[in-house]
This record gives sequence, structure tokens and C-alpha cells, in this order.
Amino acid sequence: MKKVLALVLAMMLVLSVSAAFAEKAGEGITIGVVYKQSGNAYFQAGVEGFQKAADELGFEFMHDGPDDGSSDGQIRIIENYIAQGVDVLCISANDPAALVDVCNEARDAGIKVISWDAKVDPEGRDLDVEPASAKVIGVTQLDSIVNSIGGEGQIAIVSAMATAPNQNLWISFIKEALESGDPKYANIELVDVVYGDDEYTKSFNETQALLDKYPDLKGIITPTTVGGPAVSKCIQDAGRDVKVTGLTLATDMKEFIDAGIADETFLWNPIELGYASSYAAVAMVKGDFTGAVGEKLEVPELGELEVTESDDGGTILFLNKLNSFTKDTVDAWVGIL
Ligand code: RAM
Repeated sequence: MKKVLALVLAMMLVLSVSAAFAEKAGEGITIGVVYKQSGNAYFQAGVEGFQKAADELGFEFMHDGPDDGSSDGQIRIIENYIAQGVDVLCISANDPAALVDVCNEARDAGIKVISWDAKVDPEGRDLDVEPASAKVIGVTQLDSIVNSIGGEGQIAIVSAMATAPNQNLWISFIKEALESGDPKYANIELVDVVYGDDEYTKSFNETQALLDKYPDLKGIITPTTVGGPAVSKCIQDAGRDVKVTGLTLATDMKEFIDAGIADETFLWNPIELGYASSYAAVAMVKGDFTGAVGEKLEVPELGELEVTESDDGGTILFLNKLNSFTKDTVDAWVGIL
């Protein structure tokens, strides 16, 4: 009996030692993560997703974004990553065209380029990873504000940077829906689109200017997590009866949802976006996945994601998950997003 026990223990030891030395899929791979700007909680959540995948897959990663949300700052970060010999870049672009040359410099050096959250133009990327279709994200926010203001009145948009590819695409689908002739939008007038540059103070001040300029304004869509609390606080301080919707972190918006300034806001899970992008990045470096239309990528917890053709002619991978935050649901997300 003792001998059997000793044998079992010895086998268990061998198994655990070999497990410890078993190579993880991402070992030896370095990912350079670039986001729109530093200090944005949305991207901090995205980085959590990269970290979670790094723990599972064993890759190394660096992450950075410019303080000022500029493309020049992003170009400098990318050049630094190229010099450091990363294997793959995951970039949320401040301007889709401005990064094409530096991304192609990276690709010439054998580095794969994935954009995540906000696209690099197709000429400069191997794949784009996005939370959901831009049309769904845009029209969901429009329908929400239309409901909140009772189907009629003036609305405005407080966006991020004027060059932001993701916000600009969502806004183009909002405008397309408004011009579609659909009777549910017949009494809705989009009076202005302004840019808070994903800075709290600028978003607040731009909202104040809108409130001053449009005394009959009924609703604001803010498709940026930085805009959500800034726009809502401005409306609250001004005591105006203007409703807000947009793409927000639940933690930032709880007080404004509870106060009735926003009935409903939305967001996917940025942790999952970083996590899925990591799995795509590792598979691409290993040559298991090229990002071509029809290819499938298995991501733990998220299942099998399929590459499709993007509106811009490049290729895209969607998570297809949009959460809604209301008085009833927001508490479950506070502290997570
Ligand atoms: C901000 C950024 C980001 C966008 C979210 C919704 O954090 O602009 O790119 O996806 O909002």
C-alpha cells in the first residue's frame, strides 16, 4: 500500500512539474498596446483584459497612450514599440488615416497590426476588433434618446476627438437613421455635433455652450465614456430638463441615472474587448490565424468569433455584446465597469 501511495505521489509530482514547464501559447510573444490617451478609465479596463489574457497565455505586454490624445503622440509610442521589437501592435486610433504610415513601417518589420476599439484604416492594419456593429451602436443610442424625450424635440451630440474613427462612424449611422424617412424620427432634429476631445473639462464646457445656444434642447447623445459624466454634471448644475444617453461606464453614470438625468446608457465590456484582442494577437503571431474573412477565433468565455468584412473594406471581428444601464441594472455593474 505504501509503495502504491509513493508511486502515486511521484506521478503527481512529475505531472505538476511538467505542467509548470508546459509552454503557454503566448510565451515569447510581446504585444504593444496603444490607446487613445492615458488616464481614461475605459482603457484601464481594456488593459485589465490584456492582463487577464497574459496570465492565461503567458505573453508580455506594454501599454501606453499619449497624455493629449493626439495622433503624433500615438506615432511616437508606436515607433518606440517598433524599436523595442514587439511582435504585434494593438492600437485604438485617434485618427484612422494618420497612423497608416507608421503601422506599415511596423508591418515591414514583421510586426502584426491589429486595431481594437477605434480603427486604423484598412491599408495599415491586419485586423480590427470591435465591440459590435457600428450601426447597432449608433442607432441604439438614437432610439434611446428618442424614447427618453418622448419622440420629439432637438437633440445634440457631444463626441470625443473630431478625428475619432469609432465615434465618427457611430455618428454617421445616427445621421443616416435620421435621414431615412422612418416616421419615428420625423419630429427629431439633430441641431449640433460638438467635440469634447475625451477631456472632462472640454466636454463640460462644450455642453454648457450647447445649453446656452439651444434653449429648447431636449436631449444629448454622448458616445464616449469621458463625455457621459461631464455632460450629465453640466446639465445637473444648470438645472435644465435635458436627457442624456450614450456610451458610458456604469460606475460614472450611476448617480446621474439615479437622478433621472439619463434613463439608460450603454456599453460593452472593455475588459472583454482587450481580452479578445489579445487572443487574436497571439493567434496571429503564431500563424494560426490571419484575420481573413470567414476565419474563426475561439476565445475562452466569449466563444467562437468569426471574421467578417468591415464597412471600410478591411476585416473585422465583433464581440456583439452591448449592455444597457438603467435604474434597475446599473448597480450590478458598478465597480466592474
Ligand atoms: C471613450 C473612448 C473609446 C470609446 C468609448 C466608448 O473611452 O473614446 O474609444 O470606445 O469612449
